Amino acid sequence: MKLDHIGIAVKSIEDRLHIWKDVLGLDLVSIEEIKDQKVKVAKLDICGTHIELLKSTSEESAVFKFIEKKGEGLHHLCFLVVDIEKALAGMKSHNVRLIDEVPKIGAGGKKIAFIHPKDMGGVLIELRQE
Ligand code: CMX
Repeated sequence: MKLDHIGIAVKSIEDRLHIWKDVLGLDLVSIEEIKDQKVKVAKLDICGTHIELLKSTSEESAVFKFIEKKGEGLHHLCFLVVDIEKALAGMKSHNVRLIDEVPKIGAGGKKIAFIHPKDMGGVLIELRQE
């Protein structure tokens, strides 16, 4: 398992890019909309791992609700796994609540699934199949 990206909830990608691109000097890789997750994502490279700035595109988005409640900041960690079904079954055997019992298709056509933050010490985890 390895770290794929760190998701940061932001109110405005344009405003926050200044911190990550200009202040920290990271390279912007892409900006894309993920309709299924109701977010616009700016991806910045940090030695092969990514920082993803997440901006909601709808008030129904998980990111919109998160910012309303907690404000901007760390939203989730995403780990790359070889076999996502096997990883989910392994986590379930530890009585960890899966938000997605069955993987969904995320950015780049890859299988993804989220694990509930309440069973992960307050950290939302995303698994993504390599
Ligand atoms: N990190 C840590 N805790 C979080 C959280 C997050 N990102 N999002 C919600 N929570 C906490 C809330 O603070 C709340 O805690 P309390 O009960 O102590 O107040 C609890 O989880 C329940 O949260 P809620 O506000 O009632 O929100 P919901 O239950 O409606 O949804 C969650 C929470 C995690 C199930 C939902 O956000 C979800 O399904 N997330 C997965 C999808 C997602 O986040 N997509 C956006 C990113 C997409 C991408 O990167 O591609």
